[in-house]
Amino acid sequence: MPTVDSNPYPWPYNGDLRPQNTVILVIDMQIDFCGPGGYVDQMGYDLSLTRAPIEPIKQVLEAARAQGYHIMHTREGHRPDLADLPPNKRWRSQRIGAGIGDTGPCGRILVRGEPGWDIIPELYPLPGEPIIEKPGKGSFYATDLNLLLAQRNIQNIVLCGITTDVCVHTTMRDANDRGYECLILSDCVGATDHGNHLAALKMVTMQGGVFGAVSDSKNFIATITQ
Ligand code: C5J
Repeated sequence: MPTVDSNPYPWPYNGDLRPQNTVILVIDMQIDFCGPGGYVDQMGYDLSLTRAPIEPIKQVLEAARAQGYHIMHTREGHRPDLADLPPNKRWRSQRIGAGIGDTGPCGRILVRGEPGWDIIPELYPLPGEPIIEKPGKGSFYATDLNLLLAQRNIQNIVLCGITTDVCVHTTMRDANDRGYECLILSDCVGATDHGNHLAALKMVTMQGGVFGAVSDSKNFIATITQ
């Protein structure tokens, strides 16, 4: 299997790219992060930035599913009684008018089971694709993601989703520390600030690929479909 044309090195480092050892991890493509009336919209950020990755992710998923790659999804949210919501996280969100747990146009913000918390219809997981429920920014913290990856002998993680500089980056950094070989697809991620998106991508490429490598949907699809 050939490697993916990536920066700063052809990915994965060991040339071992197979559907069996590789997962496409789609992070937090929820209405609260990219839908009208959701958390990000309530904070006043430009939704076009967090919606930009929808179409490229769709194409990656279509190609990856056809080739038999593992697909997993994450969803950030809290218990309805907010027992897993740190008070400082709630306080910070309230002071900018989008209080986590408060009721907005899409129901209670970032609360499990509410309309805004769910994954957008365009990227809804297919039956059998695991959804990781996470209370924090990282996908490993207080979840069973590591267990699911280990059970499937997965070594490579392809990161898609939102936001580039927060949940995607936190997950990539943690995955890298755990020894996973990570690739972030630049057009399959988006942030609430375009400068932060670009900076987050650049950070990955420092020190010879300090957290892994950066490519895009075109390069990735071209590699896995040849
Ligand atoms: C944030 C996320 N930004 N999915 N969550 O709060 O990046």
